[in-house]
Amino acid sequence: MELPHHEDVSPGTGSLPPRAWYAASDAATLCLNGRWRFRLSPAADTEDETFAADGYDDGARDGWGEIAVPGHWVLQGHGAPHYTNQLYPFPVDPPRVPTENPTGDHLHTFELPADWPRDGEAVLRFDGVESCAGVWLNGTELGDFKGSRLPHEFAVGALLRSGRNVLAVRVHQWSAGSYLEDQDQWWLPGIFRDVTLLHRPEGCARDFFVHAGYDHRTGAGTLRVDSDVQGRVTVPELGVDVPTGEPVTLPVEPWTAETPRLYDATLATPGERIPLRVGFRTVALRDGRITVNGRPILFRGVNRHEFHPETGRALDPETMRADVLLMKRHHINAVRTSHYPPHPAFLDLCDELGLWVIDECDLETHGFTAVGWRGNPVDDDRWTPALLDRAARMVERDKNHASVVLWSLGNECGTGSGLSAMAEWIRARDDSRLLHYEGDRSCKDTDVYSRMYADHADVERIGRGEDDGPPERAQLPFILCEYAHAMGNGPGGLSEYQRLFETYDRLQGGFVWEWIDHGIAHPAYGFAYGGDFGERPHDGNFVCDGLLFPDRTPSPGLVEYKKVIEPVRIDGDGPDGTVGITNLHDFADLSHLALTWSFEEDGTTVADGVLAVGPVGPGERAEVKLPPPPRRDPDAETQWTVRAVLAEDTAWAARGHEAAWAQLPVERGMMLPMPGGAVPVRDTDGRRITLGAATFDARTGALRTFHGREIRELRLDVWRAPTDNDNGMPWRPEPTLATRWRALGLDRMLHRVDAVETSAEGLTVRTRVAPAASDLALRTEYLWASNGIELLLRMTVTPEGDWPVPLPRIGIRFGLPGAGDRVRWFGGGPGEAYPDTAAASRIGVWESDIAALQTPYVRPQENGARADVRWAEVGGVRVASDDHPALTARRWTTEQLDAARHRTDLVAGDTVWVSLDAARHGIGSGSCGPGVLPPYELRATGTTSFACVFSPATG
Ligand code: IPT
Repeated sequence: MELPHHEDVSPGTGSLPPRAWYAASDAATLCLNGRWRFRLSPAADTEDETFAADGYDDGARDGWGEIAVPGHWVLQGHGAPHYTNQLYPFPVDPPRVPTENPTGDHLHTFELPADWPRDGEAVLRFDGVESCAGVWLNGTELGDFKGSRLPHEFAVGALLRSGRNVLAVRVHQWSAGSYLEDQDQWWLPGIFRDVTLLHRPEGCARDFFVHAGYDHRTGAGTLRVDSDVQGRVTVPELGVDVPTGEPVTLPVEPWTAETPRLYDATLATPGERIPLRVGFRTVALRDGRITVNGRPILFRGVNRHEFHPETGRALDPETMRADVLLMKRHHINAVRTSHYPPHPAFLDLCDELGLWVIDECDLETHGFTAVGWRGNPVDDDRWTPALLDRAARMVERDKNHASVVLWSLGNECGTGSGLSAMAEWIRARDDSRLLHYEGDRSCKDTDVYSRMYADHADVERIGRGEDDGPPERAQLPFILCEYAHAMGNGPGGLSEYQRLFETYDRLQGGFVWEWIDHGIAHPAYGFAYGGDFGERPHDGNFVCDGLLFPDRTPSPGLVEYKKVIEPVRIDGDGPDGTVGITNLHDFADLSHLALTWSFEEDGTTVADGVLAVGPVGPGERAEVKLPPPPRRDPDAETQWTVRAVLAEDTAWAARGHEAAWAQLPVERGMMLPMPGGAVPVRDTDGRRITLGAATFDARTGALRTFHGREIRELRLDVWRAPTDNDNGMPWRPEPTLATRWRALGLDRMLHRVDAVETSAEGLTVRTRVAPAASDLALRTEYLWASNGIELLLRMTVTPEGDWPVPLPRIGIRFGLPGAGDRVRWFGGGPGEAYPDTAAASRIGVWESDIAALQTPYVRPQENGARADVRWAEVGGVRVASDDHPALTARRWTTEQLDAARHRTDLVAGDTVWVSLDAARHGIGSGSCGPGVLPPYELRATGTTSFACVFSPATG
């Protein structure tokens, strides 16, 4: 049986060979984006193609609506999106796909502008269609193609009419190509990138290749532009005017991601003038290192999927620019275009603003793991033409971008001869870049040893060159193409990875997984994730694992990453007043930065100034001296804050943008006085105990009121609403941390009161807090004392038995009914911080309202804790502690947070629930990768003591 086009292994028929993409030339173009007529059928009826016939579109027809192109029909009210991570949502029977195959027929009518040239040829370009397309113009079939995130062009000149033209496009959701596109993301069919008609004048180049290298020994760049049609290349700024094919060498400023120097140039052929932006740079593997312009580079990268919460993978130019600006402002210097070539305009932005790019081919066959990799297309010669077609479409389209430094064959395809064929083709076509592929540990086709989610110990071994494996691999540089899974709260452990990257030369950095949460804007849920459209199978909120929330608000993970990868390291000795400035750039000196200092007493700045530092080249360190400390209050906690900020506006941030900072403690300050003296008094009816301004329930020992304000359920609490990282990798057989917590019953601990004792010192309440069905327990004692105004709580928690799991936290929680919204605290801020995600938390006096304290993870979970709190004021109560607890304040309980599935499930109540934690378990990145590192585990061994003092709020 002959298979229909969409089900055969071929890349397609009828399209033109791929060529370089460029934004605009002087040749005419006609943008065909806009409102198109659209009809969705539940199945692929390959017999009936009448909609494409000439004349079909002349009148009104039933069953047709309208759709925006570029766009995905499932995001425009036709059908629904479907999310799977690795699994194919259809039977694995390559290259066949189900007959139930949503099929979108598109019709677009357009007229050529009056001045459309009569000479030459015209091509019709599709920049991206998922998953395949059959194309007709004015009733004539042009061909068909697969390769969703790759460009396809057809010659159409002879078919164009001076009046009305009708373009017909049939798109199937599923095709043989879908087997090659099993990326972890929503399945979003449609014509999702631009459709353009381009005039190809007589004498224009079919294609051209800009070669622009840089010799760091001589400081000279060499430019040669190859073109199939003779022309001239001019670079006015450099006085260059040479024929195509002829190299020219002259002194230039090189391009790097840190210093993205581009030269405007023109390629003029008899038929067309094409503006070029030339960046001179040479990428090479030298002594086992990825080098650019002779120097090893360190990737501070992210994996970027194209995503917008309303338009899916149809991205407008503003969103693309916003992504690059946000990356630059957070010190990110590299992007892996996971897992397909991005919209071509994105690479222009990377050239212009400066990002290293690993350009990845549109290829992933991950779902074959479910069948033991049987039938994997990358190891089946019948598919090799399709693979080579994909490689060529990526390389040819993107070859002229200075930012692209590595080509990647694809993601998670296992191993196979098809990948080797791709590698061979790419090397022959472009030897000016290195090759990446993670999925083959032999590294036989690649220039880098790349892994994903390797834990710190593994990475350290690799850094030391102590990993086993093929001897050739030991010579290769190492990168983590994915690490630090940014799902929900986290990732933890970033600082520790960065330390490794900076310690071992072989480690050239990594790419956080991933840039943005793929939550789809949803009227009832806020943002939807897998399963929310009723689809099966699905992988839930695993699709929300980015450093940005779906609306592109930075999550605390991005703020943490920014701090961890800051390009200048500031350290020093506060009491001594010395500061070390280390320049961690690979190319740039620090002349673009200004250094400032401020001196703080109890978190408030009392003096500030600028810090002069001489030239510090890349990799160099300088020491500077701070002025004498301008100390005023001898009891205050004091510190220096040293900052490096942009001295001038740049293309990506304004003057004053913070590049690095550090706080250097000077004096710890006075310890809190511990109030005492008040004697507890029992009420005559024996129900109540009064201690200073506090009252307690005489039977349970529970605090009831303080200065007349009601306080609810103040007691030990160990539970947190599990984070995505606590929930671990659901597909792994071993129980996750959260599963073990719940199995033990940490989410429903039972409190038994053993004694409520009064003495001259105060009130002592002895309790035993324990999970059901277990003999494990936490003996918990509360000692209350007062001086009449202030109230001291000393709590001790002593575990009984051998606790098999770390505890989520050890702290108190209490409710403040009717509390107002304002919260002030002296401690870590402004954002949330957990033991292993606290790099960006700085000590100061902060203020927020309750709502703004919450971090809106798409799937609600533990969030929003502020670390190292010295004092906090909320609901009229001030709590101070020398133990520097972590603080949360929410208008819902932990139990409600735990039960919520979407943001919209959380409904603010009248009571503010406050928690103060003496100790907390870290976050880790166990949702896909290593769990919490040992120093950040909260093991239930030994006694935990915690003291805090309550007083009426002052502010
Ligand atoms: C890895 C994938 O490459 C990536 O697309 C994404 O799915 C990520 O995991 C998790 O979010 S593959 C995984 C099996 C390590």
